[in-house]
Amino acid sequence: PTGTILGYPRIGRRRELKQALESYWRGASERAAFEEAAAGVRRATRERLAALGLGRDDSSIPESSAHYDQVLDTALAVGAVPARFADVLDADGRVDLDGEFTLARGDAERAPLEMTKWFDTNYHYLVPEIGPETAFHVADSRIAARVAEARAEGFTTRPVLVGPVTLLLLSKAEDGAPAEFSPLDRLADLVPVYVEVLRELREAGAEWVQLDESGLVSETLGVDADTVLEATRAAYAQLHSATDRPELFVATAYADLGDEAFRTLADSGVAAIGVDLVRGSAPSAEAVAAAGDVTIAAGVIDGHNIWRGDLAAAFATLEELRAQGATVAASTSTSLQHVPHDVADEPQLDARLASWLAFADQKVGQIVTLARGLTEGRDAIAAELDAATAAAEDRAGAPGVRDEKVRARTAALGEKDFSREDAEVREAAQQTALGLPVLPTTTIGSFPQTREIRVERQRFAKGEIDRETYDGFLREEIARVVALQEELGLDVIVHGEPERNDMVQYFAENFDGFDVTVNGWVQSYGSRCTRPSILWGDVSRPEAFTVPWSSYAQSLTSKPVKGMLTGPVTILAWSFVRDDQPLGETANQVALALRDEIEDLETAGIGIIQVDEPALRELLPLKQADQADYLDWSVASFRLATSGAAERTQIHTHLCYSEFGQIIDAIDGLDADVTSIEAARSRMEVVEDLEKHHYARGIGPGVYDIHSPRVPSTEEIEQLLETALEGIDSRLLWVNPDCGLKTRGYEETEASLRNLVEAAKTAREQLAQNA
Ligand code: THG
Ligand code: ZN
Repeated sequence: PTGTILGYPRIGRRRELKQALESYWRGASERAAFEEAAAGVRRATRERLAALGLGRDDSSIPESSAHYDQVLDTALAVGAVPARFADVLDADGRVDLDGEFTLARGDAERAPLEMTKWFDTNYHYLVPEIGPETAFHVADSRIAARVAEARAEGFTTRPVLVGPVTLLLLSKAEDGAPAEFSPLDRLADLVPVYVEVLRELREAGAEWVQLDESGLVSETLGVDADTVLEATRAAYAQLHSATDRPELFVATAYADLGDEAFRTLADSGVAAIGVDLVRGSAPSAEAVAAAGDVTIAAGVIDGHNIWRGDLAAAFATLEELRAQGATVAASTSTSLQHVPHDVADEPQLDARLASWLAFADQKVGQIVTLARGLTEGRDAIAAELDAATAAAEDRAGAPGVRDEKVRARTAALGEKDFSREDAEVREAAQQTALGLPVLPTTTIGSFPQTREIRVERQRFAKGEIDRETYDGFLREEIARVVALQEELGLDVIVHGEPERNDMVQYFAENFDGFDVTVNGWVQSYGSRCTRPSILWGDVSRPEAFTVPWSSYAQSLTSKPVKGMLTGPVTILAWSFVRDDQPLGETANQVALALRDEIEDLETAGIGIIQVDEPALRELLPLKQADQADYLDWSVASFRLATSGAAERTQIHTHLCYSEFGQIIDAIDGLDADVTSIEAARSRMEVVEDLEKHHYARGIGPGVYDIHSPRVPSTEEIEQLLETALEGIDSRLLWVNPDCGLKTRGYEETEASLRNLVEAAKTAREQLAQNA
């Protein structure tokens, strides 16, 4: 085929798979009903892709579905099951649906597989745990079964697996593995199992298989490039020499593949190579010439963002490659799993904005157009190319895309707009203003989003209740949450955020320059989805919006209430962002909008303001050469947002991941007064990093893991605090959970916070005794 996509959203147009999963997990439906629903989503996807113009029987339709996660599916296919979950394998070494969900979700005794970000996206995969003893074997044949299922309906689909090199690069060493062990050491044992899986796929009727090897483009996985290339050479030589197998299509995405890796793959005899030409550049003419008859799946359509883009330029890139003698197919730069289904499903969107957009189905249409151009010539698709060009021109000149007031403000920025008074001066002023005890206790911001809150939000959205009634409900909720915190004895109070659906969408709804979708769901992990907002124009804040809630909460208590904002980098990371100017420029606009809100919070008497940046690590470029520039603009935008605050105003931030050590200098550069981070699951490992870096700001390493309903005991929290105090000055240490509480229930939240406050009290007494 001359056109394909690397993958398609798999949760269903109306999140049918989400409903089916959650219903099965609740015990509300039988296994057969779940399987039927999942098969229904797969069938609908195939039919849809064929209707959009991908071939039914030429392997251009990917079989990229997954119940929970594609990394988990591949790990199960090759038996990468850690010893702590050995019991999910039956006597024949096979795993079933419930075994799959045990790995994904854990059970009463065991934490699930860890979850982490998939490259630089907002998708999270399950991290396989591999040790020296992991017994790779074919543990599951569902991918082959899906190929056969499609065959039975007249489709020849192309199964998608994570490739062996990337699977190992994305894995972590199993607990108890020797210190020098790396999962990649097990490549030679793993590849023969892939050979078996390929045979199964061939038997099921697959003519092509797609092996995702984006591990080859990333420089953040802790293995040097030469080792990765050597592993690639070894793995693909062996896969290539296997006899009963589909043709090999190795897909890479998310960054530049580079000539060397391209050649390594081409030399190993794979039949097709996918390259991301949105983030990366095309292989050089020499590399193309040396590549023989390998097909280049040129990823010219952006799978990561929702702009309609420059279709004529995309086609020119394909023609150029072809002129160099390459066999070319039009492809997406990444799987389309990162974009919503269909712009046509958003009738409320401004028609002009909609005409600039392409969601998954529109992108498939673009691929089909480009493919037709490749076979029939440019003239055959001239009308489509021109229409895309006209849309891009319309977008460039549309009102709101440029707002001169915003432009004038960013243009006038000077150094002083990015810095505050010295930290010591601030500390003294804040101590006087706030009068907090040592080891102050607080939470990250959100309290449980109860069913009742969601129901009221729905009713308000549907117009069943009016603004006044809804606001009254929210105020009652805030009053309840404030009273609860006072009763628990927490030192810094939050309002609980019942008015927010999502920590980014809420800001998008209150800023100019954004729009939001109704059905634009994108899978975040498992059954969980988000609806990324669309940042299409210059950003500004028409009026204060968090102030009424924070001041109301402050009116109910004499303790300090913490104002809650989402930081500029996270707002960008979790939205679809305009691609017509540097991200740093857009970040500064968002920062100024937040700066206005901070000023108003301060004026309203809010003395502590938290600006969350949980996604700071997420956008870190995969290439080391690009990282310094990213850290410069991202840190600068946070400083721009916060540096208007007075000395006495305490700025907090929150980051929710554990790879703290990697970017500790950037975190220090944020110049926040207090930072809370995830630490409980790693048993305070971050303390070492903090000590090494002589970190001298307020710091709250989370003392309990909010990702599970487990209630930590007082002793356990005391232990963690003791560990923390070994490396952190007691004047800097804060006591807080790992993350926001919105996904938790009240019962465990109250019990956990009670123990947290109690543990802080004991630790304070001990400090006083030792003094
Ligand atoms: N918001 C956004 N992106 C995020 C997070 C977020 N990315 C990282 C992290 N948090 C991902 N975690 C979650 C956690 C919960 C949910 C989604 C992502 C979730 N979603 C609801 C669901 O799928 O049922 C839908 C929420 C809604 O109605 O908007 O629970 O916090 N942007
Ligand atoms: Zn968090």
